[in-house]
Amino acid sequence: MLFDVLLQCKDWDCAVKNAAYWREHMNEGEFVYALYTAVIHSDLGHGIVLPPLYEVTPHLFTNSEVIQKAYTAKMTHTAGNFEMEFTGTKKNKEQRVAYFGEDIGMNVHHVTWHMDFPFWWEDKYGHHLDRKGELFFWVHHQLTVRFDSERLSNYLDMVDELQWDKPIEEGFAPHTIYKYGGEFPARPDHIHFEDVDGVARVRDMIIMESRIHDAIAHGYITDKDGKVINIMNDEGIDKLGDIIESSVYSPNAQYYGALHNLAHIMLGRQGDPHGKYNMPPGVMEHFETATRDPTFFRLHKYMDNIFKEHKDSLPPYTHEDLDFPGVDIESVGVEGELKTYFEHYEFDLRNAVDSAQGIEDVDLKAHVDRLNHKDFSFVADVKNNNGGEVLGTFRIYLCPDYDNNGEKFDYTSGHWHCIEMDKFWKKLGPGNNHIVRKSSESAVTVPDVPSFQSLIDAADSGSVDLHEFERSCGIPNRMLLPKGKKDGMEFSLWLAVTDGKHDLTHSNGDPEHGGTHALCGVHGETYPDKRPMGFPLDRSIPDRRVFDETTNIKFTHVKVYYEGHHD
Ligand SMILES: [Cu+2]
Repeated sequence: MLFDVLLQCKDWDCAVKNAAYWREHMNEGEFVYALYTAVIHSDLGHGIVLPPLYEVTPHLFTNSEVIQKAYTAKMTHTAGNFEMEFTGTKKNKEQRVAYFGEDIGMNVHHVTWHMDFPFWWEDKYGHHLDRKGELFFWVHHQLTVRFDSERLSNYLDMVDELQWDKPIEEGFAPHTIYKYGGEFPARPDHIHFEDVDGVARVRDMIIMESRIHDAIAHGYITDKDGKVINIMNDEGIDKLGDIIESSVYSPNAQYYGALHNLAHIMLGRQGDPHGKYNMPPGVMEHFETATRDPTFFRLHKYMDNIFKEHKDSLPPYTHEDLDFPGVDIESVGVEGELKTYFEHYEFDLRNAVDSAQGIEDVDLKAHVDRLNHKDFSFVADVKNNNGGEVLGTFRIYLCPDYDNNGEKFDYTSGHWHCIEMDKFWKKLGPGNNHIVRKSSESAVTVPDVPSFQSLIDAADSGSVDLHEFERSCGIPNRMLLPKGKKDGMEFSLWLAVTDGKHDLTHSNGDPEHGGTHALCGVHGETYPDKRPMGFPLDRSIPDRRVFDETTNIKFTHVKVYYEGHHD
């Protein structure tokens, strides 16, 4: 309702006054969700930089221990800076990768993506969300492959998929508390899925899943009027995303249901499936908190495997599909070393506690370790034999070389573990072109949003340029690289340069525009790249010679070194 109200405001005055009024009269969480989503989508919101969500609703980003200390500090009027530890103990091996699922920036990325592409979005709000279903696949696929590389960095096997008729391996004790409504419910290890009253039966989930497998096996989806929609093409993945999430864009929600959305609720309620204990919703039911639970990645591996089943059913790319005639990559590599470390980071907790007029605020902060990396650049030498200038689409991927047992991935199994590092367009003059692309420029990442306080200070000072922080959808740039290992973890760095004249959607305008278009598109516009997301590594590769003999695709071996903690 509030989103609708704000979106229909024609001028700033209407929007601000409504926001001010409803701020006092609505549930806080609903208010924040509606306001953030409206700012992203309303024309009035252009250029607004919103404060980082972890400083607006800290309850959903930090643990209950920290929150309790903040309450005490507020009551005793003593400033405090509290250490935020990752959930659990070393007895739980999942804790080794908790820094990823509990990273406050990664959580903001996940929330923001779902605000950029709400499942309830209708085109009557002003525009069509281009390739929303495919982006749903791609953004979650990238979350799972990134998580898998973090696991390999920490000597853990990659994630296994969730299955409805098998026990849920990992339990989870969230140590997270609602501002109103008590503790998030916990779930013990190895429980079997239970039907959830008022949500779905396990059987329903299995039926939904098998209808989707059927669609993939048939190569078509049946829409609500019984019409057949072919999915054996580049656009099939988009349709499949629409039915799996599902969103208002689903051509037949009645039949294919809402596998992903329901699965989140099913998992969130397994601690109290029949509502006997009046527990609030689980972490899996909020975009802010979902990735904390290790089953988030099991669930998304399961969804991902369905998408891969479809992609693997499409014919592999031929040399002609991949070729960019006249363009050869002579070399690809990095300048600077690929080094990661943990850094100390502080954020503001003042919004975690209530304030009252006449009572002075007290400084409340939390500090946490965050993954970061040293600056580096991707470099390449690309030869253009075409005689004239051409436009190249540069696609960069980082793919782990070995699984946790030291077994080397071949092309067939390895291509699905590749992390998208960057995608950009560059003009290539005749002859040799030396390309340098900084890690900070990556089209999959966003910089750190300035703190709430510094945004207030900047706004008060009156002269600021916050342009680069307009979007918070995207992997935090400091997490561009997986953690890697002390002695170096081996990856293949892939570069594919394809014909930008063919790939780029926007023929006018600046083809080299930055931003986080790879995972989040360009706001209100068509997705800039005409190729399927993940191209050219998104289809099966039964014969590696097709890649090896294509001179506009090349890879090299690199190592990612983990340096430990920096202060
Ligand atoms: Cu999600």
